[in-house]
Amino acid sequence: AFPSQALESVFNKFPPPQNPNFSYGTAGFRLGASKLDSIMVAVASLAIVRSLSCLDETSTPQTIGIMITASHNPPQDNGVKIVDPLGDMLPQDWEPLATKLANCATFKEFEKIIKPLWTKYSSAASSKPAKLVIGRDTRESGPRLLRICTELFDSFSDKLVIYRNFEELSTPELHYITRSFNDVSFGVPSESGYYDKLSNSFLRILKLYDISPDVLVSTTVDCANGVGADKLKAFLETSPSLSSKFAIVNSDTADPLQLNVQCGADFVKTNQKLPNGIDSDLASKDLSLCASFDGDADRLVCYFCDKPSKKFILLDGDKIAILLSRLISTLITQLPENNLEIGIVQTAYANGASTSYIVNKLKLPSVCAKTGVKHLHHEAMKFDIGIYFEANGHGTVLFSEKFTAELKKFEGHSKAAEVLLLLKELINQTVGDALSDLLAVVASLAILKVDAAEWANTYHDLPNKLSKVVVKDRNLFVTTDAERRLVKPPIQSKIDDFVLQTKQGRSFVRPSGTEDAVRVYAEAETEEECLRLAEQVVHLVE
Ligand code: NG1
Ligand code: ZN
Repeated sequence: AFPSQALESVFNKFPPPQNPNFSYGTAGFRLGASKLDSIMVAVASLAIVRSLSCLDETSTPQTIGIMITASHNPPQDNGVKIVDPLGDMLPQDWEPLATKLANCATFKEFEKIIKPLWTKYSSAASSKPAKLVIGRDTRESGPRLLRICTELFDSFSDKLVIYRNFEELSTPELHYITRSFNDVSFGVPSESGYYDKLSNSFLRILKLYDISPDVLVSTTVDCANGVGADKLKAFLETSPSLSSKFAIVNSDTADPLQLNVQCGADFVKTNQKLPNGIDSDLASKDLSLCASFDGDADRLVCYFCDKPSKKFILLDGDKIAILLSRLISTLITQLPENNLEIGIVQTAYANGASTSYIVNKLKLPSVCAKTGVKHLHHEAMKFDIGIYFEANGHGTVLFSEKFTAELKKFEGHSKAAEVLLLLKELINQTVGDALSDLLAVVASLAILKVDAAEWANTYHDLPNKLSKVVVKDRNLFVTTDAERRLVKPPIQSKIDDFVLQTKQGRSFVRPSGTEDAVRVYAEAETEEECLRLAEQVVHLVE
């Protein structure tokens, strides 16, 4: 039966504000942590309904994940998102429902929406309980927000809801664990199961090439003073042979105000400079590499400083995608035979030089998707091996069922097939994962025998600039063609004119999905021309 009374009492304990106007965006709900209480009730309730609606072959509800995080946002923010049974994001057609529930001002309105769905799905599930897992990053507000969810679940009998509270998790861990609860072949649904899967596949790949962990590049990892620090430490404790190869900096999770401050993947990518805690001497040491995770450890960027000049050199999501593509395409050519299709998915923010390299040098299909990993993920699934990365370092490689079936045929007599199958274990199949991506990068460098400098030289980024323009109403900006062109307001032809006057020029305008602003991207052959183009287009938008 629908637990009307229990739900009402928790709803009223965390009442919504006067005129709620929340929206479930690219990354779920994300805002100042103090405003999230009522949203937690809405999300936890919707997660229950989502679980009841996702039945396995025995008509039993599948496990749904709830992740409380605001990624690279400042410490005072937080957020929450729902993760589907296979570790992917809540389907887009459920997002408006999340938005509607969060914007109910009274329990009456709330019940009117949720009760019919709950009743319908619960009866299809023969009243079996919903199943949930929940986790949070290290933000100060995390435990309080998480307890709102568990308070709601605890107010129902366990005939209605069964849940597992993991407390502190990275975003990719929560995705992995959610999937593992529903798909035993994926892994053991625990943190140690996740670490074992990563270290086993990583060490087995090295072993196939007789690479001892001692000769790997030494990596300094800036963990953004976030959850990635605790998790990387725990991972290295379970893999002692790797612990001397990874040094952790920015690991202060005890002081929540340090999260993402002057450090982390977003800081490094946006400012194109070293984070606190890594100086240019450290960053220019031989046989070494630097890396930054973001606040919930789903993004990775790498970098180093050129030795004589101490110049900062970024290896962003585009460079990571290309490094992994190089390894994977090399392995594919070593197979006895195959008809597997590899593709690379980027967004409009990918540097034009990287896209040219994919098309002209790697000769791989390149697809441009809308911003937001769910869009890239979706496009990548269309390939047998789909490599997707946002320039900011969020991405992964998806290997299809056809891939597995084809490669299983060669097992035992093709090293390349064995390595490819292990890469499927190493690289998180559900979502971007800084730790898993970093291990894949380190393995790729060792196997391809390239160092950071050579990796950086694969191609040279065109000068580019990303600007943020605060406008009256960003919803007036409507885009098409994977956000590369504006439909409204009518300024696209003027942008086109400016672009035509610029050597290797490219520029586009789109409303942000996570901030109240419009973003302007510009790219050109020279720094000077790039800045001019950026200024011209910003001026059109203002
Ligand atoms: P918006 O605010 O829609 O540009 C930003 C990032 C995305 C993605 C999302 C989710 C840029 C230009 N945009 O989106 O790539 O990561 O946040 O966190 O980096
Ligand atoms: Zn993140």
